[in-house]
Amino acid sequence: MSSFNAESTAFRAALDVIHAVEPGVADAIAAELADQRASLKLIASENYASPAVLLAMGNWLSDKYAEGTIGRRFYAGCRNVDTVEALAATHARELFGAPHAYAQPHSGIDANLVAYWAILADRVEAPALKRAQARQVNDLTEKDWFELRRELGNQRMLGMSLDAGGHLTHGFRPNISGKMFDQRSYGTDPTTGLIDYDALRETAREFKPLVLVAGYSAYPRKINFRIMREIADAVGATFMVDMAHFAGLVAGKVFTGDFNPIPHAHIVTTTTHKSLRGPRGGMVLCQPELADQVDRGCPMVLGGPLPHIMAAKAVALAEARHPDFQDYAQRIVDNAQALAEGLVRRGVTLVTGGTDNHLALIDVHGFGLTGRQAEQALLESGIVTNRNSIPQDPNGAWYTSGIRIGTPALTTRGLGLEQMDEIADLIHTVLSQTRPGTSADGTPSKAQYVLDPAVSDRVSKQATEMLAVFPLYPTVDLD
Ligand code: DSN
Repeated sequence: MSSFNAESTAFRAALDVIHAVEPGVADAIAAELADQRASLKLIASENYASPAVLLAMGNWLSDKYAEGTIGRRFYAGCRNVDTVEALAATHARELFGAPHAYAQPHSGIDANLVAYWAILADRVEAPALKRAQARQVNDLTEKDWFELRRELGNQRMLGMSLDAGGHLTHGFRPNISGKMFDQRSYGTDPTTGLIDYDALRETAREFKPLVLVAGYSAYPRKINFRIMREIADAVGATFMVDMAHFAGLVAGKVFTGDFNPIPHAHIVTTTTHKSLRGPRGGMVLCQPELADQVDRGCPMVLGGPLPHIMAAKAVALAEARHPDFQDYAQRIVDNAQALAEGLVRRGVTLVTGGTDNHLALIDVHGFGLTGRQAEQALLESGIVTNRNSIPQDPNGAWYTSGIRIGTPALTTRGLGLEQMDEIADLIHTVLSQTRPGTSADGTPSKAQYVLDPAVSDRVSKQATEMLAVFPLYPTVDLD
């Protein structure tokens, strides 16, 4: 069927222009849309950005260098970059009720790096400069400089452990934060799977971190940020929240009061592409006292800003300010809870027994599977998820014992409570019919699995039929 609405016309024209130069790229872009349309996307950190967000990224703003910040650039000719960065920052401030917003980080990792440097600069570098009576790092003597570097490299961070759902950038060694900071983790209660705030308070008292980090990529519950701020204050720590996963739930006013990090944290970081449904990128929100340091993110730790991405952030944040977004955010959580309840009703074990955010974590032990086997069996059946560690995971971070599922993307697509129950049934069918396989030498494998193709075909077909009722990008027709 041919359609001549503006969105179809725009994407078709863009693909024609790209095709004339490198058909392989145009074909891959079109194939990606087809793949996304065909799959049941349950990856908790993914979403579908609107056509306006996608189109805002492909244009001449990409050609501009703009190191520095709004009105204070190291390059001439940045007035249009200033406009889009100011729009992104204003929308972010007003949407989240934050005193300051910095829209330049290219990703969540970058946003966290900006925040860590801002905290170190505020808490360690500035007092050291004062002690040395130097106004700037360049004025330090060799001895002062040596001592400052030693002090900067010896700071403590307390963050959530990886197997409890924390993130690599919260002080773990595969990320630079694990090399910058002496890190200790807090976990979850082994019985309930919930954060034990009393145990955390004790750890904080003993460890005395400079930075307390809250936030997660696989914890299926709300966090009480008021309590965490009290814990941080009691030990003189700066309280940072990484809300990358749940920024959409904060923007959509589902997480309010004690569960909204903005009024409680000194500094908040996020990505813009998960539940917030914008372009791939990051952002930092902070209290006024950290604003100057945060604004030094580029060139301190970031490469040149990506003006076309900041333009798309501004578009996405404008969308999130619309009252419809609150309804969307609530439906994300309603869907996650319906999916979790459907799984539990069918006998599936979930970490913490359920969810109160956008994600749930399935413990696949009961099925005799590793996370990797379960992930691949589900994928073969048309259900896209990702394997994830669970608390005290015996299978380590590669094979894992968990499957993380999330509802932001399918909620954007329009699926609701009825479909969530059907999806719970499909997931249960696949997991209960999959058996662990063996390696080529006949030994038990943590990766191979056995699933009757008739089962995966049936589930896949049912998923396709369900998705056909909820077309993805219904206004975009590339044929
Ligand atoms: N990669 C993101 C996620 O899937 O949660 C976090 O960095």
